Amino acid sequence: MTGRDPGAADRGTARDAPAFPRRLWRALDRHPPPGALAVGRRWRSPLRGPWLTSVFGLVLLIGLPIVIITGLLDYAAYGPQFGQALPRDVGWLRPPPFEWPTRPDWLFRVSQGLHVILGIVLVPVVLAKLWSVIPKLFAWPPVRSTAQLLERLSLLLLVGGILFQIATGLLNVQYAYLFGFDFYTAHYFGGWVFIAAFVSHVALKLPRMISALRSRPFLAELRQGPDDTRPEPPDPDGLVAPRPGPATVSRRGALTLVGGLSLLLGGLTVGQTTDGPLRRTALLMPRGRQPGTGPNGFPVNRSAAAAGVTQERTGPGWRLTLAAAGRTVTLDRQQLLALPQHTATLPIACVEGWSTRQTWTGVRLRDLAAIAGAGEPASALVRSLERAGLFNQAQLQSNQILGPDSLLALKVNGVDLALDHGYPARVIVPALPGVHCTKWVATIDFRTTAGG
Ligand SMILES: Nc1nc2c(c(=O)[nH]1)N[C@H]1C(S)=C(S)[C@@H](COP(=O)(O)O)O[C@H]1N2
Ligand SMILES: [Mo]
Repeated sequence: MTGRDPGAADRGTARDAPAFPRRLWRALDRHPPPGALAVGRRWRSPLRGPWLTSVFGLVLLIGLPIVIITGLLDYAAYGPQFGQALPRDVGWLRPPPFEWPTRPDWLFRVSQGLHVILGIVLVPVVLAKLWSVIPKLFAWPPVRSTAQLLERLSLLLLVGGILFQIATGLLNVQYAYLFGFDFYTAHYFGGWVFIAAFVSHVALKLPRMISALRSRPFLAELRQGPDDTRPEPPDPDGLVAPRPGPATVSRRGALTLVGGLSLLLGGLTVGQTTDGPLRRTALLMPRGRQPGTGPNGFPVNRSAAAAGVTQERTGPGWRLTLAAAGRTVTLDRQQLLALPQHTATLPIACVEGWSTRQTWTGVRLRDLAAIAGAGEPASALVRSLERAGLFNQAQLQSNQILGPDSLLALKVNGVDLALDHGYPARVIVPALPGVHCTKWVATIDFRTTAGG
């Protein structure tokens, strides 16, 4: 021990530890690489300390579980029981299966919107918290005990995990598919790595966070300007700079800056989930921003041209094929229009975070099931005219077929669907992820036995 660090005694090597690692830790302590200590001392902000770190920690402790839970809910909404949630193969990392409901119809809109918006809003808080502990990155020796080595490895997973989730999430929302790997696979397993690290970090640090928050009353701290901003007393974790410089900004100022950045990011994002002029303010959301024009004016996920769906395949020659129990029924668009029509105002919500509410008109899926001879379908496989593509088919649960507002939509806002929105017919089901609202429907296969 050198005594230059007030926390050293607290984290001293355990006396009963085996001689080998103990000698290694001591050797590391005695032989710092040239410059290591100087770099560590360069972080001199008097703001750093357990209190500020804990304030950011508390915000993340409230916010991140919401991001985690909504992320897992999104996975459940994709219908993992049909093997159509992505990634398909998750082994025992599968959340408990349950039937995704169709009520309230905004369920997926809210869970997906929260996941993306809150994920973005928390980025400045994550970065601020990393800033507040950055001297620890340069602490020498890097480890003092085997227990601490494990703790630092878990921090690597924590920090690496959250940065990875932020990076993959943002790239997906920005449509920058720079990955050499699949987004869903990366984000899903990255999520579990982060969850494990997050849970153990919280378990380890919660008592310290609470005592640090108690050490300075929040409102009293907010009254301090830069001139009365003093460093916190030296702490066992070594967050407080050993020789702090003068304050150029108060803790209130630092919190305002971080909070302001979060609000700004939120402000540039929320527009993607609102209809009307506010949508144009979603500057961070390339697709969610397009307001479009006319009655069909809302974002298009995949255009007909991109999907290889041509005007002639959707023209008068188009037929819908319904199948059930080996029997098929074929209908053209005139025949569909002659069936009882139902109108419902329902959202489409994309996994990328944007959503919109529109008024759809078409034939109830349960009426089509009855026509096909499957009154009580257990599931339905909907296939698109689109030949290739990850999203050219979707399987629906029985509640998603039988709901009174579950439609094969032919019109939106009183006019025919635009080709890009799925003309001649598309699926719209309350609370169903946008990705399963299949466009340019060609066949619907009703199954009467579960899992079929
Ligand atoms: N055939 C087909 N249907 C599809 C898709 C697709 O790529 N192919 N994309 C889905 C996705 S991801 C979304 S969010 C919605 C968007 O519908 P919209 O383009 O009409 O707004 O369509 C869904 N239907
Ligand atoms: Mo989507």
